[in-house]
Amino acid sequence: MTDTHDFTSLPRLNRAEHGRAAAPVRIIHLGIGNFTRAHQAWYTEHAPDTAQWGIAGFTGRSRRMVDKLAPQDNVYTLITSAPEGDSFEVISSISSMHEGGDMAALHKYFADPNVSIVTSTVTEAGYKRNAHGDLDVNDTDVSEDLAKLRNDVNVSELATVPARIVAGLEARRAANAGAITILPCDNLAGNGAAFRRVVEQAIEAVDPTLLEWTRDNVAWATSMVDRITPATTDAELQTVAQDEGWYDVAPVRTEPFLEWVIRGDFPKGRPAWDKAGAVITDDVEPYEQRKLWMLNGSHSTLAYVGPLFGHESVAEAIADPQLRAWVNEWWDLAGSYLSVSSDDYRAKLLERFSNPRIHHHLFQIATDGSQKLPVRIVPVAKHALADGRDITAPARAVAAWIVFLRRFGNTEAKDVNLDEVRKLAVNDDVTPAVSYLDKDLGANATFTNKVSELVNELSSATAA
Ligand code: CS2
Repeated sequence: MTDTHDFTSLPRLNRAEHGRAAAPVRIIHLGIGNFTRAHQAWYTEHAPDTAQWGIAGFTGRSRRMVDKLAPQDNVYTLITSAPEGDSFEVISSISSMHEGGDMAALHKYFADPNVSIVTSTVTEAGYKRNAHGDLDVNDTDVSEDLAKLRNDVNVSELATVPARIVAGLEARRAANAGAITILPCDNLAGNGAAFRRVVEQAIEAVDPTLLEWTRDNVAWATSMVDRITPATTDAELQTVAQDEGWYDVAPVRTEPFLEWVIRGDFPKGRPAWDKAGAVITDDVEPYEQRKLWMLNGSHSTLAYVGPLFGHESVAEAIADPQLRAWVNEWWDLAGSYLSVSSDDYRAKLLERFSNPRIHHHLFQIATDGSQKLPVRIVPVAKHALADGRDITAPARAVAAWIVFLRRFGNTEAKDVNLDEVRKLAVNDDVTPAVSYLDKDLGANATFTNKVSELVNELSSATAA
């Protein structure tokens, strides 16, 4: 056992001693964070041909992860936490790390014919979609990026993901580097089609001739991803120091469960992810929907309700009988609209949420509710309204989001559109906030009345 107070003096984790040699980069990943480091990087690590498939990770905006991983040659410790204990392994599949806006690196990899796949975890907000699912050209970052690209496709600074991909594809075409697969790994049903739509609209706005090239050279894949992976705290650094005897500034803790269901063509190959347990199928939608509604929908419900009742983590919130009953009510309704069975899935979710070694902060999940609720909760609400069924469960999630914003809007709440939604949420009339999530729901009095009733109920039940 190492003294927990001086773990920084231990030898630094490094590739030469603790990991594998870096594989040649053949995958570009946009938006690298803890999730990808526990998920795609794990599948790549465990594919039998891992020595041929390195990942170039691009962060969202900040350099933080680049700087943390550089002194340890981009390897890190993955802590897999089962209720009965932790296990540790070093993941070596990230070969290089770059700041999200490093266009020189992005051009270089896109122009490399050996690079075959682009994956993304850029969050719902990163797609820059408007309410109709089109590229939001009214977003200042989007319009500025498009103007820059129209002026010079080799521009060195771009803020948005669709624009960065346009620049990358221009570089690939110029280098005659051939086909490439774009495989989104974000929590959106039909993420392939959604991503394709915004990227193609950006291409059209910049250079329609590129659109023809992409039709022949870009394969759009789609996927459902799943592994609960909280943010890293000092506790993980300490656990790794104690168990492994090295200093790792960027370990990741995750649960034993993981799932990846992929549909798509890979004209230039892919790692044998299937040999590591990924499912390659033509039928990904039912799994995407089940995961998004059952797991992410209940996560979001807990994320807004939980803090109102003083809970910090998912495990604490799901142990509260009242909150668990509300989650079950949501699962009953959402599950009834799935084309695949959800009984075993629910039982497994309860186990996963209750894992006492995974401290998944509700505030982390609560981030970006303005983007998450429309894909996780709204579709189920619409189905239920159309069928004249009880809409309490989805209305509760929306009501909790409103009360949450009222209570934490000036403190812990985070959202890409925080200023706007905070203002809407404090309005006595809930309609503008509901309309922000979905115009039709905002115009439906049955729904807004229910939300209003539940806002009052939750506010008085949890009054400070
Ligand atoms: C969570 C997800 O933060 C969130 O919004 O609901 O990150 C969730 O943990 C993953 O999708 C699990 O696969």
